[in-house]
Amino acid sequence: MNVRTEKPIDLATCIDLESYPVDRLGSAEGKALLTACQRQLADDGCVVLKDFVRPDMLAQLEAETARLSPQAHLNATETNPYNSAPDPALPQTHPKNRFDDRTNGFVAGDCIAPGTILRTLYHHPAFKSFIAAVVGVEEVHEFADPLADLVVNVLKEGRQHPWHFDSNDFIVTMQTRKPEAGGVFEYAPNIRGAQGENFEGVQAILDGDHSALKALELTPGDLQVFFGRNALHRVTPVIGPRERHTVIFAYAREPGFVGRPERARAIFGRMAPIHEDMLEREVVRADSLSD
Ligand SMILES: O=C(O)CCC(=O)C(=O)O
Ligand SMILES: [Fe+2]
Repeated sequence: MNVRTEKPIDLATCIDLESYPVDRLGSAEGKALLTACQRQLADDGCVVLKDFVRPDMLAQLEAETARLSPQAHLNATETNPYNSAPDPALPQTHPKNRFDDRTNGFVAGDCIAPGTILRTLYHHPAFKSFIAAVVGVEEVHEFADPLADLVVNVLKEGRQHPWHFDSNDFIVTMQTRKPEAGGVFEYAPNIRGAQGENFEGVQAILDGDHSALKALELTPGDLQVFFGRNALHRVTPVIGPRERHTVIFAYAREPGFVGRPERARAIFGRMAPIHEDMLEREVVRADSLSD
């Protein structure tokens, strides 16, 4: 069931524009905000804007993902930090051979209706310009993938999102429901990058050395921008029956991004028509090659 609201929400109703003047980036306050965000991102690959959503909107925000969470596709699977196959040529202790349970669920974007706070923010030109400025690009583009554009990550009791690197350069997330305990976002800033994979550093973390880690104390309505490609990160198991919900606003540097059909199937348990078209085109291409 889609979530619908009476009337569309404007930015000023939703965001604390006094603290976060995302609609006035050229003003002195706007520039100061951008500088602070960019500095924090450069320092450790992560910036959190506490209480980004106005307090009087929090109940509605939480209700949006609470209503959506039953539609989450639960994909219990085992993954290594690189979301890749194991490498039998490497020792069992090597990070590429270290698999752990990924037991979260994802609600796909086509379940999230227009008019919700979530969709309003995702499509809002000022919000997108703000994100682009924070991550240091001219423009960010919405995904052309109706499943992966806007996603709710649902973690039930005992479920976790194990150590991994993201395939996207950056993600924008917002917590909408906090569990009673656990469900902590932990990350190792810049553990890999231009200097290489740093398998030793990654292995030390997997072996329990937490000295390089930072943990985020997130609360509903906080906005997080995160460079997850170079930072090993995880969400620890949720403790207690209250689910943990976060929303992922997915943008790309280039327009027209659509995820692979097999990835849609693995993550959401289904494909959208655009993925079916992609598969069909591949079959046609393969057929013409074999002629
Ligand atoms: O739910 C979160 O806080 C982040 C999840 C995450 O790391 C991911 O979806 O790649
Ligand atoms: Fe991630």
